Amino acid sequence: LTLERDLGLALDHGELSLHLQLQVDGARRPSGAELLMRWRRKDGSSVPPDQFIPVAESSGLIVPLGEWVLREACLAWHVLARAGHPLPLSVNVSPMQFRQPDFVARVESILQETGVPPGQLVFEITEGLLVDRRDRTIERMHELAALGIRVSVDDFGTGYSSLAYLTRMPLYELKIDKSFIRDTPHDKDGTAIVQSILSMAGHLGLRVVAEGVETEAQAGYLARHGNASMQGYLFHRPMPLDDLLAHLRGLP
Ligand code: G
Ligand code: G
Ligand code: G
Ligand code: MN
Ligand code: NA
Repeated sequence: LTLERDLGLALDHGELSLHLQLQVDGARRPSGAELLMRWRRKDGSSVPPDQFIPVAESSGLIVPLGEWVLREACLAWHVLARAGHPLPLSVNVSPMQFRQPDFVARVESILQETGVPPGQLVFEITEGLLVDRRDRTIERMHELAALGIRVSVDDFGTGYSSLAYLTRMPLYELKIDKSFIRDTPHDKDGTAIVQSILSMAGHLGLRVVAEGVETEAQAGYLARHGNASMQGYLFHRPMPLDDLLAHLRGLP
């Protein structure tokens, strides 16, 4: 409850910020970036998102926070574009936020306000949305697609959704969950799952991002078995926008 109260004040008190993490293609050129929320209290201590995102979701605070994230993403897009890096940006969208009756209208107004090309935004949703109230989810995806926004399935492979939906929804991308990448290529079962996702996504024309790429062995495996983009500590840790700009300047 203290956490909930503090989180409610954190945005106004300037304690929340966003870190960015690049996605790179097989040639290791940046192909996008994900925005990840960070909470640093006034006393200097950090609250990990694994702790405060669930509180934000159960309290409903995720709705205004999510809107803040989207607006910040649009501002960051312009900063990156001006620096010569018009990269598609991915934002995490919680189920509660996605299901707000006025969600699409709010998104549309933020796009108009900020002038970001809608095709430069990717909304990461979780498989839960594909399980419950699926008709509504599909309808909403079509509304987003009509705006030009892309939808990605985050943590793909960890939920309980059926594969049938993949052909029934206007999806753009699958993000292979980092638990499978962690087991690749040394563990036979984890690797089989990664390979299957790469193959299936290829046949369905879906873009793939492998999450949590930490080793050259993982990156090498991915490069040899499809054309996934990669995101992970092997390339860099999530960092503030200014640091990312410096990082981009340092790339060949
Ligand atoms: O950033 P990682 O560092 O620890 O994030 C942990 C979890 O918090 C991930 O599941 C991630 O999707 C989630 N998360 C991070 N930032 C956001 C955000 O802006 N919105 C939502 N809904 N979830 C986020
Ligand atoms: O389309 P799908 O196979 O997901 O539908 C499964 C069941 O869930 C059906 O009974 C359908 O009517 C119901 N359902 C689908 N979307 C919604 C929704 O948005 N709200 C509710 N309450 N039920 C839904
Ligand atoms: O939204 P999502 O659940 O996909 O959040 C991605 C999470 O993965 C964030 O918590 C981010 O900080 C974390 N992450 C990014 N790269 C790596 C990595 O290489 N290894 C691990 N273990 N976590 C990572
Ligand atoms: Mn994500
Ligand atoms: Na994920």
